[in-house]
Amino acid sequence: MRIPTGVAMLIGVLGVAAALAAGHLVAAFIDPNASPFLAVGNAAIDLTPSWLKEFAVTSFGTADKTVLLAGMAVFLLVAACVAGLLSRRSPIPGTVLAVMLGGLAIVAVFSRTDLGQLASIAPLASLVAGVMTFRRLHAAALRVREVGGGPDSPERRTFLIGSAGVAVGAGIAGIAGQLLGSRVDVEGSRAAVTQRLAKYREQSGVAGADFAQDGTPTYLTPNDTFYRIDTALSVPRMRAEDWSLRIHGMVDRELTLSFDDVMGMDLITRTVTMTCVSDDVGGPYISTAPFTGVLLRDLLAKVGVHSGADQVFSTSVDGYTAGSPLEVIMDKGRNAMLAVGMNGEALPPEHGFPARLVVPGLYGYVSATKWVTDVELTTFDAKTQYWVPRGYSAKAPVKTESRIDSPRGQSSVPAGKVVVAGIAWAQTKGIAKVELQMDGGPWQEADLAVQPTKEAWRMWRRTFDLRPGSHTVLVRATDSTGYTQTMDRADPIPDGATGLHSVVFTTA
Ligand SMILES: Nc1nc2c(c(=O)[nH]1)N[C@H]1C(S)=C(S)[C@@H](COP(=O)(O)O)O[C@H]1N2
Ligand SMILES: [Mo]
Repeated sequence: MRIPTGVAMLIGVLGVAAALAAGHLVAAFIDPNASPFLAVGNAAIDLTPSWLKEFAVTSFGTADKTVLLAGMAVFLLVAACVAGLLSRRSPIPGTVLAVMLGGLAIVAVFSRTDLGQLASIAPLASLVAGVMTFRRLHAAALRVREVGGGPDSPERRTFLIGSAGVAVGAGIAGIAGQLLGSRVDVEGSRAAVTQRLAKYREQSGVAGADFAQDGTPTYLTPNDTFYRIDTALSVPRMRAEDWSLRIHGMVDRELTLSFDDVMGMDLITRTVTMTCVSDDVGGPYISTAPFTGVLLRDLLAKVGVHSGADQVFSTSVDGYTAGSPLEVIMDKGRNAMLAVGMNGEALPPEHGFPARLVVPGLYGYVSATKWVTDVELTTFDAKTQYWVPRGYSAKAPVKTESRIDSPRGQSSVPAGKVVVAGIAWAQTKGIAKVELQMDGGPWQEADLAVQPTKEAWRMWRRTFDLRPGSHTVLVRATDSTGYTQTMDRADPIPDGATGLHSVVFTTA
């Protein structure tokens, strides 16, 4: 007796659907990240070699997560069909495959440092639901064949009702899990924090700081267009009321702060340009916002840091870690902070609500932990942050760089007066000079916009008189230490890209 191929594949797919839905529902009660699909996706991300991650970021940008999830969905669909087809006689091959997939999810959940032991109940529920659904539908389908059941036979009806029941049940369980998992009222909590930050809202002291009319970004990046980099697949949902920060390790007095404790301290607002180490020459992963928060050096003064410590090691609620040099955090010349506000509002959930770190002059991966809940004073010898085993440097100051924003590469603009404009950055040092080279000619200085703070980028522009044809323009920046950015091309790995940005465009 063999089950028809279409029915066999349907049974496989329904088994997988039941498994995913059951795990998703159970996870909603424990931790949304314990949901097997998410857990396996997150584990895959953590296991991704950095060259592949760079490739994904370069090819798909922030859509890399969607690509991963879609890839996993296709894989599961194929696996489900294969499991069904292998099991046209006996349910054993499909059962074995289901147990293997369930086991994978259990291992994935166990590998997450942010999930407790209890979390493995979710993939376990998936395994049980998947295997049971598969075997029951399989038995029902075999039965139809055994009795040679016609279109109206009770056996066939049993199978059809069972299949439909699984499809509907999985749908309901999945949706219920989704609703339950997002029941934490983050938006309400955020709105309250935004209100409390009202008195710290900075007046726009940024006149003359951009050349947006000539094609540069605006000096301040709005929250919804601020670049975004997360390792995790889902944005942690945490209310300010439920947040706390533990500062411990090589300190005299361990300290745990509530959100109210932070709001009761002296808050400052500083405009900072954040840069991602994955930003290739000319890339988009750089943005600027006024951040409101408390100085980290004020917090560290409260705990009494031991003299041997050299690393400030931060951990987020989703298990991400970053470590910054203690001397950078303590540097009076810059404002490393625990931030609670961004652009005059509470942090958006995607950017770390309720609290994150912001350290001017360091790439985000070594400093800017979002949803931060733990800060440990330690040494670089003792603890290694997330990206270091993946090929990145433990220390990564931002490199002096520049980018041409206008004209766009491959674009065509009217001949005659052409404004070339863009950004340059050397956080904490400041930009002193930007030069352009048009069509291999001499280097010529650009006009610089106002630079309200050395912790942020600086905009520039220069007008050229161009005849119709093809043109190539190159940019290079010099920071206030006198360092001019190098022409040598370097990849983002291990500590940030170098090289000059060039743009080819035509005038007509
Ligand atoms: N919890 C957590 N914090 C994180 C990251 C992350 O993946 N998870 N990415 C880091 C990196 S690589 C960068 S560049 C910045 C980006 O911050 P943004 O998404 O607010 O722009 O956050 C840093 N903080
Ligand atoms: Mo980054």
